[in-house]
Amino acid sequence: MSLLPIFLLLGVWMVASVQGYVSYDYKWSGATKYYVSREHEPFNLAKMNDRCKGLGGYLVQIDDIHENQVVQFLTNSVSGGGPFFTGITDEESEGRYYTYNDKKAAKFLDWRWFQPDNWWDEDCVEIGYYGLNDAKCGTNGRYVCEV
Ligand SMILES: [Ca+2]
Ligand SMILES: [Ca+2]
Repeated sequence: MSLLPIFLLLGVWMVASVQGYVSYDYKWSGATKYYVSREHEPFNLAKMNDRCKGLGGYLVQIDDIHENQVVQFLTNSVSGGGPFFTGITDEESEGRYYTYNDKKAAKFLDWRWFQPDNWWDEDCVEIGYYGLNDAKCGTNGRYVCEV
């Protein structure tokens, strides 16, 4: 069951303008803010995580099904298309997914059908409408920060 219509009814979304990003204040629990970068550029975990740090956060970590839906909704809402990279990776040990910023095991992995496939060595993870996909780091795309 999708909770998105409920989010919308409650008006928990607020879109604001930040240079280079589309930002969302998420008021459901605590004070979490998400930033979706506007430009498509080669994705690099260290570089993009540093940029997220500049915003006071880190590359997005998907903690549970709820946050998964939130981030899917955000990335599907912005114009311009993806892919949208997360802070999830298995670059240190193939098949062992962790969050780049804190190096902890990824908590929630809602993979797209037939993913992850590590096709030609894919170690970065992007989120889309049908779930997560491992993609090649360095692929042209956008990224999501959480604060
Ligand atoms: Ca991999
Ligand atoms: Ca893949």
